[in-house]
Parts: sequence; C-alpha cells; structure tokens
Amino acid sequence: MNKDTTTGGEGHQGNQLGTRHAGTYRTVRYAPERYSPERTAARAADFHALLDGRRSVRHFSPEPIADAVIDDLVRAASTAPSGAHKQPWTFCVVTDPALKKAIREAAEEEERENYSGRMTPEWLEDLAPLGTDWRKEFLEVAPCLIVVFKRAYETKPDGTRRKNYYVEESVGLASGFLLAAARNAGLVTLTHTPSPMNFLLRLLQRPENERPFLLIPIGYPAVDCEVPDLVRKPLEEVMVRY
Ligand code: IYR
Repeated sequence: MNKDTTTGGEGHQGNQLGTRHAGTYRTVRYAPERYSPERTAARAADFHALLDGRRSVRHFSPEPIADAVIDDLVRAASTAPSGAHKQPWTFCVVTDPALKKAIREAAEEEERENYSGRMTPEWLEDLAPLGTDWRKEFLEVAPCLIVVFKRAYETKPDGTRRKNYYVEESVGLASGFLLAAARNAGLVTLTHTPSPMNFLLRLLQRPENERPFLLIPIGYPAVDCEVPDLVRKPLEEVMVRY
C-alpha cells in the first residue's frame, strides 16, 4: 500500500469543518523494540531462514490442531494493516469432517472443469512441474481449513452500507501474516484457490458483503510428505536498489 493506513490521524470524512469527529483515534506513544546492529542483522537473517523453510504442502497428517493455536494464528493474521483500519476480513475455521467433505466435493467439481478445459494450455503447462490435478484429497485430510473471506463493505445497524478500502491488498496481507504465523508454529499450509469459489459462500452461509478470497488447509505434514524441489529467485532478480 502506498499509504500507511494503520494509524489514526485527522478525520475528514463527512465533516467540512475539519474538526475531530467522534471516533477519531487518540494517539498513544509507540516505541517498538530496538536492537543493536548485530541483533538487527541476526534477527533479519533468522526470519528469512524461517520463512524460507515455508513450503506449500499438499500432503497433510490428519492430527488435529488445538483450537487455541488456531485462535492465535487468526489473531496474528488480523494484526495486518488494512485500508482505513477496517480489517475487511473474516476467517472461517472449518474442522467438521462433514463440512470438509462437502468443501472437497464442491472444489473437485470445479477443478475437474478447470483441468479439463477451463484453464488455458499455457496455464496447464506452467502447472505441470508442480504435478497438481483436480483431486483435492487434502481438503478432507487436513484437520483444519481456514477460508478467508474479503468484506467489500460493512452494514451499519441502521442498514446503511459503508465501504471498505484496499480490500484485496488488506486481505492479501492478512493471509500472508497467517501463513507466516503458521510456519512459525511449525504448521504447514497450502494457499488453495479453487475457482470459482462461490460454493464456499453457499456452504459456509456467508453474508452478502463477503466473497471468498483464499482457502487455506493447515496442519502438520504427513510423515511421507514431499514437495517439489523448487528454487527461489535470487535477490538480484527480485530487488532493484536506487
Ligand atoms: N487452483 C488449481 C490450479 C492451480 C493454480 C495455480 I496458479 C497453482 O499455483 C496451483 C494450482 C488447483 O488448486 O489445483
């Protein structure tokens, strides 16, 4: 985002006089931890190493995850910056086997169509090295599915709508935080995007203002879990210094 939307500041909406309206944040002193240059370098390197060990996993162990752990992962995700601090996301946590099965069946139905015609030959060629196909067994095996919904607007108690801002950016950031939090806890995830995802609105009975954004199976890896031996771009290919 090109603006820091996490802080309060002068409210200007709906008040031409520019006075502070009710709901304007008071400010509090902010002095986050500061480290020595050595500690800073070590922490930066350690965090990179932690995230570099994250892999998208398609082979899960069915071992359950404690509810309190999921709660903290979602709390961590929900700390992400968001447009006007609207936090335009809902994290639906699915552990019920019958619901996971229904989600798998609906996702596989869409994916069967995708792999047998809806995806372009170029797309299929790009996916071939990953070995993915329409089968989504992991949606039933993983102990927990977190379905991230984006909220286009909020409905006030009087029924009027108030729009959210930078919804894609905000929900993308929150989802990234969720993946990083899971990795930090020793859990593995998959960013799964069955397409179209409207069946999730129906199965999870979400309100009109929500649209599915990502489906994230989460758990421990299967004992025989394997991942493609992929290589990440070196720094020179992803960074330009000016
Ligand atoms: N959503 C499909 C296809 C797919 C697309 C991309 I881009 C990937 O990186 C992986 C899969 C599926 O989940 O199989």
